[in-house]
Amino acid sequence: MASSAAAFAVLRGGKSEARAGCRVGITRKNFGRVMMALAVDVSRFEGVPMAPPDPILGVSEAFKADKNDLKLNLGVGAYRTEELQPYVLNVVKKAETLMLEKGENKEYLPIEGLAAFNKATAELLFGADNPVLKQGRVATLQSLSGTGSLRLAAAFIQRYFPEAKVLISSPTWGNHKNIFNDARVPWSEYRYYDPKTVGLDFEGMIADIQAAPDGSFVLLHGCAHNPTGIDPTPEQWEKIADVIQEKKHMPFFDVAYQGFASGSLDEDASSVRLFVERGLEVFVAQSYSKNLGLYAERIGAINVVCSTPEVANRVKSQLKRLARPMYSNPPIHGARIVANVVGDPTMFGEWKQEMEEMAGRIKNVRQKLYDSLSAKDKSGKDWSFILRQIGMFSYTGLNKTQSDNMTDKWHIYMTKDGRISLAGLSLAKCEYLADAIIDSFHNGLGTAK
Ligand code: PLA
Repeated sequence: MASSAAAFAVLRGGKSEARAGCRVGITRKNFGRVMMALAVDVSRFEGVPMAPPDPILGVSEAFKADKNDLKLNLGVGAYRTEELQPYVLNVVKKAETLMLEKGENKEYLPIEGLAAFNKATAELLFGADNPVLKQGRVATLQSLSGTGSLRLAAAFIQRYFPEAKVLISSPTWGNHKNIFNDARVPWSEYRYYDPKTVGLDFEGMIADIQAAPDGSFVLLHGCAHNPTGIDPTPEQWEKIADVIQEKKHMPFFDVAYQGFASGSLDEDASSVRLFVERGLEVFVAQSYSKNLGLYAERIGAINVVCSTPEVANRVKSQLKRLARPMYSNPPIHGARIVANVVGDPTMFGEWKQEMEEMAGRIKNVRQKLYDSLSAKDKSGKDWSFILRQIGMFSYTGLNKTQSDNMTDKWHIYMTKDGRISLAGLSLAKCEYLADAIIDSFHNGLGTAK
């Protein structure tokens, strides 16, 4: 703004007949050297290059442009019905009806968000009886879904831990790197996925967390690791906690799928609760995009478990200070939905049932895909890794060329790391998908992993 105002001032001081605010038609002749940058028909944005499409959300754009009837969008992790239609949970519709009846207003929320939401979300995550809540040791701020909550925490890390780096799993959700890059927080990767076993490289993970400088932040997926679908076992979580504790690292959980991995809200929060039980200070970002299907409502939270209530108050005050100039205060609609659903025992029960149904449908297509692959593929390849993965996704092991073959030849849209969203798959499409995977795996030009 400042620089364009300055250029404008020079313009007006020129000796031409140029009108205020009109930059078209200004010639070099009239304005000399100063006006070169404002030459005829040259945009002030010449230096802005085209950004590449987003590796996940860009897939949906490409899908929309495809006119083939066979097309299938397994890119973004968004739940679809068996008819492949988006799904609004009944319990969400019920909460919205109630909200309309109450005639609630649209005034600004406080910077920290809706109090009833913050209470409900922390209870859901840590368990209502958790002593950390009773002791007031958790700073909870409603923020802009999982992404916004992660971004706010990243800004906090950048401001108060400028020397620290964040360790992220290899691979991880693509946007994690963008979030820390944009917040200017240095990061490095720890080993996670082992292509040989199509499982967890637990030794590598522990070694890398051990080797990181003391006091690093360790980003962990609370459940249903994205993109691999591979989670540590409860015993492995204990060992991860041991190393993090030893190294005085700060655990930083991203919980985007609570209830979606196992169908149980408590089971999916058990990794986070284990760290909290040990008395550690912990960051947790939460999202309601998937488990309540509130994708576009942008509802989630950042929670920071602190050693004392006094520390929690200070941390919260600084999170608010960071949020205010970024987006001022969060949206109210989704917050009310969550607060109503979680706060009402009947609706809470109905939600759990619908979540189990969603998680169940994904498990069914996972099984059917495995059955179809095993029946159709005569090469003897073992596809059972698909059954060992958990959550919305399957990490197929297809490389970029093979993934391109899936899209170019079979009209199946997926991310180029070989991830497919099973939440976008129907039982009816499993056989077609199996044919496409088998063809891409064996004939897809790339080197099969
Ligand atoms: N964290 C993880 C691990 C995620 O997978 C996602 C969403 C988020 C946070 C953020 O979700 P939110 O901001 O909507 O709350 N990942 C999706 C969508 C489902 C995306 O890329 O934005 C995915 O397809 O990977």
